[in-house]
Formats: sequence, C-alpha cells, structure tokens
Amino acid sequence: MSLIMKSILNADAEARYLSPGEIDQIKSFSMNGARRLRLVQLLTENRERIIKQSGNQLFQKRPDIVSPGGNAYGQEMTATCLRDMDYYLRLITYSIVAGDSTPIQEIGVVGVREMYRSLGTPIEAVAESIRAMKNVVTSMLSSEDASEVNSYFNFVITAMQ
Ligand SMILES: CCC1=C(C)/C(=C/C2=NC(=C\c3[nH]c(/C=C4\NC(=O)[C@H](C)[C@H]4CC)c(C)c3CCC(=O)O)/C(CCC(=O)O)=C2C)NC1=O
Repeated sequence: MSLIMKSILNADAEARYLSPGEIDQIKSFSMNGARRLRLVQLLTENRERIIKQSGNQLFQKRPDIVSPGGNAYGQEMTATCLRDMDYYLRLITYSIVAGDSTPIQEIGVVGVREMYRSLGTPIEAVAESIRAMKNVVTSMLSSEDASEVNSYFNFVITAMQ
C-alpha cells in the first residue's frame, strides 16, 4: 500500500487529521515521485536487455541449472526461468512506484520458498538471478538512483536466503 493510503487509513481509524509528521512524510514521498517514475520508466524500457544480460550472468555462474537434470534445462524451462526473473523485475517496478516493498512482499515473497521447493527449483539460484539483475541495473544508474532501487532487489534476495 502506498504511504499516502496508509497514512489516511491510520488517521481515519482514529478519526483525526493527518499529523504534522505524516504530512512531512507524504511531502518527501511526493517530492521524490518524479525520480521514482523516471526509474520505473527506465527499467520498463530496458526490461528485455536487463533480463537477457542477467540471465546470461546467472547461467554462467550456475551452468548446472541449464544442464541435463537442471531445473531450467531445455528451451522451454529456460524461458520459464527468464519469465520468473521478468516477474520479479516487474514487481520491483511496482514497489518503486509505491515507494514501498509491500507489492513485492505480497505478490512475490509470501510462500515463495514452498512454491520453489515444490517445483524442484533451487531457490538460492533464483536469489542469484535477482542478484544478477541488481548488478545489471546498478551499472545503468547513478549511485543515488541505484540505492533507491537496490533496496527492493535486496528485499527479495534476503527473503530467498
Ligand atoms: C508474480 C509472482 C509469480 C511467481 C514468482 C511465479 C513463479 C513460478 N515459477 C514457476 C515455474 C518455474 N520457474 C522456474 C525458474 C527457475 N528454474 C531455475 O533453475 C532457475 C534458478 C529459475 C530462474 C531464475 C522454472 C524452470 C519453472 C518451471 C518448472 C517446471 O515446470 O518444472 C511456476 C509454476 C507454474 C508455471 O510454470 O508458470 C510459478 C508459479 N508465478 C507467479 O505468478
């Protein structure tokens, strides 16, 4: 949920106006909005390149997953693996817009261990794929922009450890 909705719901639950602290938080959130949207636009426009490059990094680091017996072995499974990476990049763009990790948490993290266990997918390799995307994205951004975006990549990586 966005900071604005959260503040409104909290205030309304107590039938009060927004507090000065809440207004300050919403102010900095709004002032930062153009930057967040610019980042989302950049990631969205470059998603194919980001997935391709980070997929290559992953498969170089973990050749076992695309070798016979590996979970992403074969064209179809490799494509599904890249699709999962694209899912996570998409969820990260939602969280950048919202300025909040809740979208990733609710759509991509809750139950993820059980899901990958049941698919026979090594979750540490999925975490490695997120790390590869983080590296590729970081190389495209200023350090200030990278730190905003990296917190969400880190959130996913930590949840998979
Ligand atoms: C948006 C939230 C969301 C997520 C996260 C998601 C993941 C997801 N990944 C799946 C499969 C899969 N996921 C992978 C991914 C990988 N295998 C590896 O070895 C690599 C480490 C990794 C790529 C980085 C593979 C290979 C499959 C197919 C497994 C199979 O069919 O046996 C499946 C099973 C159904 C399907 O094939 O679509 C789901 C539900 N679905 C969702 O809706």
